[in-house]
Amino acid sequence: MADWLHKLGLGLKKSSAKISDGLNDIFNKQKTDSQTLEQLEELLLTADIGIKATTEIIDRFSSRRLDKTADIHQIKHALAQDIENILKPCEKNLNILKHNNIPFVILMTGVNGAGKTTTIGKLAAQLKSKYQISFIAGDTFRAAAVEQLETWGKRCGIRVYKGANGCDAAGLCFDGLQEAIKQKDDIVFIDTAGRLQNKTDLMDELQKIIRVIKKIIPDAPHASLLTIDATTGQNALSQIEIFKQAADINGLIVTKLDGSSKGGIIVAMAKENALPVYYIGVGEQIDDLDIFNAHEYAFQLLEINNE
Ligand SMILES: Nc1nc2c(ncn2[C@@H]2O[C@H](COP(=O)(O)OP(=O)(O)OP(=O)(O)O)[C@@H](O)[C@H]2O)c(=O)[nH]1
Ligand SMILES: [Mg+2]
Repeated sequence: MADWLHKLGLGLKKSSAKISDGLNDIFNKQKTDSQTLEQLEELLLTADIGIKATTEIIDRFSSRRLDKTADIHQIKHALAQDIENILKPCEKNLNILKHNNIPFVILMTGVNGAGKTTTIGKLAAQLKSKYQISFIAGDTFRAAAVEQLETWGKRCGIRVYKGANGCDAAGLCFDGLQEAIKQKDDIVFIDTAGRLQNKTDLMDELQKIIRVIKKIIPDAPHASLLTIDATTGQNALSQIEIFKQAADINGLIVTKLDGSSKGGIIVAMAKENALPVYYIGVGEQIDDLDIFNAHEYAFQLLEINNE
């Protein structure tokens, strides 16, 4: 846990340094209250916190009426608290349930390169001691995609169901799920090809995959997870909207927080749609993924440690 907090702090460094330096600049100089609020608003917006969450934070901040002697630590603390409150509804556990020997089906979707395949590998590595897992290589566009999933499979000792190159992804999912039921798997991860949210044909294919999954397991996918690359910033909001319509996503995973100064995007996402953020990724290695905790995230984002 302490290790993860350290990793999270390091991962969020680009985002937190930007916010922290900005706050130091704003509050270490004597200004009128309205100038301060204006600059704070601008800082939050450039940190990708989004207009709705920024407005809420500014309203709360001004209603707190921190007295003129408040030091930067108290100010950061108050802001972290407000950010934590906004993030809190997104902090949920992914409850993995198995009914009547039917596997728990996790469908991974997202735009190209968001981190879907890597996240499946990292997550499976964490869950494999408790569950029997299989992967379905539903990214049938690229041979390299299947190989990538197989590498993770080998690394974690997990069976991979794959088809011929270029085969129909929905048909492959149909067969792969039947196999998973036969093998009595507890969890099946379905990897899918990256698709930009404005490509209607690819979004249609995703709907077809879901229809086919439901033919075998009517209440599946039990988790329909959108993987979001934090470096995309505000575009994440439109990705969520469109994948919600097409794939009925019910949870998010945010990756590449380490490569981005846009860590505030989770605050914007929380305010806009409050979908659960189950996991966050802060690096390429197998253990660079952990559950999302609103308090930890908010406080690390403001470079407040150990509280
Ligand atoms: N720095 C960093 N890199 C990550 C993280 N998650 C994934 N990556 C890297 O991002 C790149 C793309 O990851 P993939 O898992 O292949 O992404 P994908 O969504 O499956 O990509 P497509 O299948 O091509 O759509 C890889 O080089 C990963 O190692 C993360 O949290 N931090
Ligand atoms: Mg992939």
